[in-house]
Amino acid sequence: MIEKVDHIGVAVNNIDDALKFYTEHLGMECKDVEEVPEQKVKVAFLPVGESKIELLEPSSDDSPVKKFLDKKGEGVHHIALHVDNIEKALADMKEKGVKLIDEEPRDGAHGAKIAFIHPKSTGGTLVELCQK
Ligand code: CMX
Repeated sequence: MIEKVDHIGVAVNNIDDALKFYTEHLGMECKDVEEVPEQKVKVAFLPVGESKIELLEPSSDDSPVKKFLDKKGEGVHHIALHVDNIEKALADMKEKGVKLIDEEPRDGAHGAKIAFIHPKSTGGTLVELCQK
């Protein structure tokens, strides 16, 4: 069911400032910057092998990522796992009593279908399932 870590989401105040560390000091490349209006975030992707680091900047004051930054500061926001069938993965987890934030997939970056699992059921980490 889980195929790989698709990406690790890192909340930042400003993508351009945060990119300096990854590009100048780690030599990574930013492949793409995209607005995800539905979730009020701007995202930048830095590929690492089969996975990516996803920098998340709030695109408005009422963005959930702004809420996270105000509460916890910059840092790891979520882990995204790639699944081959997101609808089935969600239905299986629902049946097992896992608390889901999204019972149905919604649109993520890069045209992916994504869904979040409630941190109460994961031991505190926000976990995203995604399917491309
Ligand atoms: N880490 C740990 N806990 C988190 C969390 C995080 N990053 N974000 C939210 N939570 C907790 C909240 O504290 C809350 O806990 P309680 O129920 O105990 O109060 C719970 O999860 C639900 O959070 P909420 O904000 O009340 O619920 P919403 O349904 O309004 O939003 C969520 C949930 C995760 C979708 C939203 O907070 C969020 O982070 N949205 C942005 C998603 C994002 O990163 N999108 C990127 C899209 C690009 C892509 O990856 O494709």
